[in-house]
Amino acid sequence: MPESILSVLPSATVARRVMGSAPDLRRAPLSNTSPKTRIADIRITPIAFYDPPLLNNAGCHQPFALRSVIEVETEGGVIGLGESYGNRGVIDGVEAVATALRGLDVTDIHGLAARVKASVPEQVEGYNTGAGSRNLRVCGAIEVAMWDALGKTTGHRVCDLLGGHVRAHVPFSAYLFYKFGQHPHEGAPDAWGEVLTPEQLVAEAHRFRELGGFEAIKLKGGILPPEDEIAGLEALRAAFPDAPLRIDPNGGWTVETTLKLLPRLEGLIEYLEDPCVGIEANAQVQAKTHIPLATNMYVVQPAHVAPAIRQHAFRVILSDHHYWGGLQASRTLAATCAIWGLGLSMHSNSHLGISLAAMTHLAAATPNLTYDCDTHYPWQTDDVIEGGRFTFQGGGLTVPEGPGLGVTLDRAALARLHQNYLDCGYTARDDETEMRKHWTDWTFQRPRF
Ligand code: GKR
Ligand code: MG
Repeated sequence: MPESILSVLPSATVARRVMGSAPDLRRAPLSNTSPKTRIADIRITPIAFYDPPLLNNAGCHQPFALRSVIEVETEGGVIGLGESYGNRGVIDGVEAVATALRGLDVTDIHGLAARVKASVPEQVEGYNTGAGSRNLRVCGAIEVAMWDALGKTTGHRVCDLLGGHVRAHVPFSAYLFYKFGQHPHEGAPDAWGEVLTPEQLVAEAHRFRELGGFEAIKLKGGILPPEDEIAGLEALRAAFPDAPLRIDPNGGWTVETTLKLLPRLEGLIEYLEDPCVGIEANAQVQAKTHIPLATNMYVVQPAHVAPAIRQHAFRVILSDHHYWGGLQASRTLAATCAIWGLGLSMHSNSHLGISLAAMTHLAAATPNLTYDCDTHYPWQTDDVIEGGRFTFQGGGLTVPEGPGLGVTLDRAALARLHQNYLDCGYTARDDETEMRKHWTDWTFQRPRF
């Protein structure tokens, strides 16, 4: 990126002055509303679904992953759907603002942000996604359901409301994890089996290829010694000579370790995701390599963009509407990346079909989202949508047909997964405790190597 462009980036002082003159949206009157699209009610239902014992720098996935399903019902009787995190912070936040949103039009995204700001105490949230904003997560959860309600009312798909699709088929990457064969309480290995060696990794990748023809391959790293993980990447390269490869140690490597590994990674991977902790450490690595560094941990809200650009820390940002504040906010991030010449990819966490539909619509309508998107969806076996689970073909997913997100809620499945939530007793993800059930003396360390 030319230095002359970077030098015009406003300093923090200037940025504060500009923000100080922004309108106080909390006092703004309601926008023009229509009885058809006015919000009558908002509900959030926490759910839990089976998750395999996947490994990452923070530990091991628990047997159940938590999510929530958000319903925005209009006075016109239409129900818009959203899916988000299932931890208390987001659930409490959505519940705290629900009443204040009654009467708001589903088109009023600014009104949503203002009411969330006024009703929900801000707190830092994020699991493997750095210091995120709870308010942005609450906005993201509700905003998607507002778009869905608007689409279902007007007969438009969400991607059309977002400016029209630029691709009808959205490519996703095969998201490989090292994993244990089974959870401690299970009698037999799951269908994927244990994956801890390069051979097992290649078998996992073949399975992904068979499942949906995925082209790009992402390896979740930061667990085994880095040399072993790179041996895994090299085995993948030998088995899939043309596949774009990526590795994501989630801040598990020091700068020193990463610099030593660079010669083996050059020419092997399309990008290196969050090797080190923080903007500064990653910038030290980016300064020493042509491999683009990518992040979903250290640029996770608007305030992080300027410092990251100033320090040339990353060349690719992974967007995620769940924590950036929704689809509209993700489009702003996409525009920022386009303006500053940064690449754009998409991050995921364990999720079900409502999130997948939203991710697909957003990706379909985002011209500069040119990297294959992440998704955990193939690791899941359940869903809350009618008609069964989505199937990937040709390395991706065709944008769902039908108005809004193109999905409807299977209420029996929602009730079943809500019961799972009540039964499992989790209120937040805890990979570290889970990991110690497998490797008893394991402790969380970031960086680890
Ligand atoms: O599911 O274990 C996981 C991932 O490590 C997840 O928590 C990350 O947020 O997939 C994510 C990533 O790209 O960092
Ligand atoms: Mg990542």
